[in-house]
Amino acid sequence: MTATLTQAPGLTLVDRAHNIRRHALRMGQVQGQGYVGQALGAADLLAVAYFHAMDYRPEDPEWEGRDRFYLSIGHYAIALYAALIEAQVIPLDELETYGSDDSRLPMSGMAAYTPGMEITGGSLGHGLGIAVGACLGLKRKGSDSFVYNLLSDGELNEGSTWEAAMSASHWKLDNLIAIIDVNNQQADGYSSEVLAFEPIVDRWQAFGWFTQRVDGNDLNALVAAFDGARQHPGAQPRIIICDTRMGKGVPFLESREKTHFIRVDEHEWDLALNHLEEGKHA
Ligand SMILES: Cc1ncc(C[n+]2csc(CCOP(=O)(O)OP(=O)(O)O)c2C)c(N)n1
Ligand SMILES: [Mg+2]
Repeated sequence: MTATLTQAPGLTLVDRAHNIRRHALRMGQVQGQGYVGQALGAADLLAVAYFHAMDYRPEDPEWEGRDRFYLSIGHYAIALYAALIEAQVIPLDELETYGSDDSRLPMSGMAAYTPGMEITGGSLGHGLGIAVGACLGLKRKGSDSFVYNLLSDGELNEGSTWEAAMSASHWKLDNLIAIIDVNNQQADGYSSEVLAFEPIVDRWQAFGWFTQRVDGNDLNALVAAFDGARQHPGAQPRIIICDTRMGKGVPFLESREKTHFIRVDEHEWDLALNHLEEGKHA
């Protein structure tokens, strides 16, 4: 159970995911651009991580007993900021500073700047290795905290990801929960065409991981998968492969061919926020 659930008991996971999307769009609007499609796609898995699965203290982000959330993909920072704002780790009005000089919310995630940003993740393919080291350290200390690592399908192109995957099962890291955002997009095109990643479930199973694959925009499926990952009795690392839709919740962004980095016209930000509201009440 998380501290935040008790702080705002009236809010459902649907509300949380919606608010995360709203915060991300607002930050995009502040800069006129950003990795907003990723934030909209990953909002549901972030809602379940921060408002169902993880244990943490918003007022004390470095509390030793916390579950850790490691973001490998520095360009997804906007998504994590939105979740941290919703979790009250970062004050809501700070989103107005997103991407500006001296802001604690730079466009790429950096641990030194932002409360709740545990690692610096711009160079792809390093998060899982860092998580393996942290899991080993936590085990040595006798901690029962989990380390969650959100990685992208583009990070499956990195050899270091697979080296980390091998060592995690070698060390029987049952305190490691990886989450892959499979949106089938990356900077150079469709992930499946840049470097085919299927059969993704078989591959992770072959590397010794307890593997689940879910619709990453289905909150109920995500809750079951996060519960399954934490409760799995095997002495092995766990992974949740989440198929998501970039731009989820804003139809004109969902239907864009290229959504890796989004620039939209001034008036379209309000349009996007309106579409989001309409979708919630539909
Ligand atoms: C080691 C490394 N190589 C290349 C890049 C440049 N780069 C930044 S984002 C990105 C795409 C990665 O794929 P993914 O995270 O799946 O993209 P998205 O789903 O956000 O479109 C690339 C290649 C990088 N940041 N680090
Ligand atoms: Mg991707």
